[in-house]
Amino acid sequence: MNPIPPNQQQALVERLMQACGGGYPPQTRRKHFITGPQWAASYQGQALFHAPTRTPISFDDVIREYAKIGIGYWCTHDTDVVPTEQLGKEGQSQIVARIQKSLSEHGLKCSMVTTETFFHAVFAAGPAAEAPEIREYAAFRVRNTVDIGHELGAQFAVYWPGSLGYYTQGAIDEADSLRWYADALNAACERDIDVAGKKKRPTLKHCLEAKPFEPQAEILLPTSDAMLAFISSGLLKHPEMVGLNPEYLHELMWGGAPRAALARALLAGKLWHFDINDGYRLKHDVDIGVGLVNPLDWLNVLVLLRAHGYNGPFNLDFKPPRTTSNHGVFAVSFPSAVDRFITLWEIAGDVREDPIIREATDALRAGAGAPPGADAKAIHEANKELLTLHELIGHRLVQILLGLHRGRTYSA
Ligand code: GLT
Ligand code: MN
Ligand code: MN
Repeated sequence: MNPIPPNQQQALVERLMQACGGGYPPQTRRKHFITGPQWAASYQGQALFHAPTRTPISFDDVIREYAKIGIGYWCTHDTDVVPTEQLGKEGQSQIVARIQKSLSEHGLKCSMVTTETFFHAVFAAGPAAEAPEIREYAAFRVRNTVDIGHELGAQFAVYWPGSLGYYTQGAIDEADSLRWYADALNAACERDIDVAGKKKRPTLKHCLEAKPFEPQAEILLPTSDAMLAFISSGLLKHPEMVGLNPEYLHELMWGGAPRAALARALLAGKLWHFDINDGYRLKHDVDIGVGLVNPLDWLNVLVLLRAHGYNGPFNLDFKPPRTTSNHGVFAVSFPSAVDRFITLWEIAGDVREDPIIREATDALRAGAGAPPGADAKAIHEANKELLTLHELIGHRLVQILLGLHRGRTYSA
């Protein structure tokens, strides 16, 4: 193949993307509660060992491009859009007004706001550090984010505690730190009750997000389960206002099964928001686009969520790879992530309707009808042929994922 000069590369990417097919029109994409973060689209590819590969883009660019793609909702950290020194000041009001204008011009809604309590040097020892003034500042930040959320019409606030943890063991008292972290959430909920009352709006849903490693060496709330325990620890003044924002990859990172973590959150009535992405077990937070690594697991996650009527946001919390250009972020990264999600969502619907899976599942649930009081051996004997259906269901799920249930075979 001949070299492709720079001025022909975007056209090539677009032609091949077109040739991939399998895309949905924006109006179909908008039917889903898919949310696009400001930070994901504006991520420049920088990380611990990496210089940026992309140039900065503004919230106007992100909102406009999300609108074109058909991503109906936008979300942000406070400092993704407001410089730290302007927080809570006049400059913030002006920026928030410009965001409102941009959202309404492009027909998007703000679904969620979140507070950055991990990047700025003030949070070097975390948002619940020993010094009272750091904690007071953290409380100001989360209260201020609640204000921004109500201004922008958000329904959700997310908290990734980030640096709640330590590098040097023994330097902090974990129990005190957790109490202090609860104080910040209490401050946010109390401000929310106040502002919501004044604005005659519902209070926000406050959603905790766990990540097992990064950016501290040890993390105090590393999993969604730890957060469930924290919510019901008695430290929160309004536990009913606080739920979870699990991230698919963050559960996988510690070696857990995301589907089981989601099931535990569902049973607790706390699955309110969901960060969707992909990656690898027991590795760092690679934030790859949904379905690129574990499509079968993702299919099963969505079958579970459909079965239990999850109707919260699906937040595209992935990072376009460093190898993707500014143009590629909106030409390939976001539309392809949305379309893989929708396809997997639809396939999950097929799974739930599939007569073979349905009959097999019903049969397993009916059991063999062994008489009451039968001993262990007799119960197993009675059921053992039925139990083969587990593997058959697994086979059928792969068939449905690959389209083989529609009669597609390969000539050998
Ligand atoms: C950061 C983190 C994400 C969180 C964001 C919300 S910040 O990018 O890695 O998983 O969802 O604070
Ligand atoms: Mn996340
Ligand atoms: Mn992540």
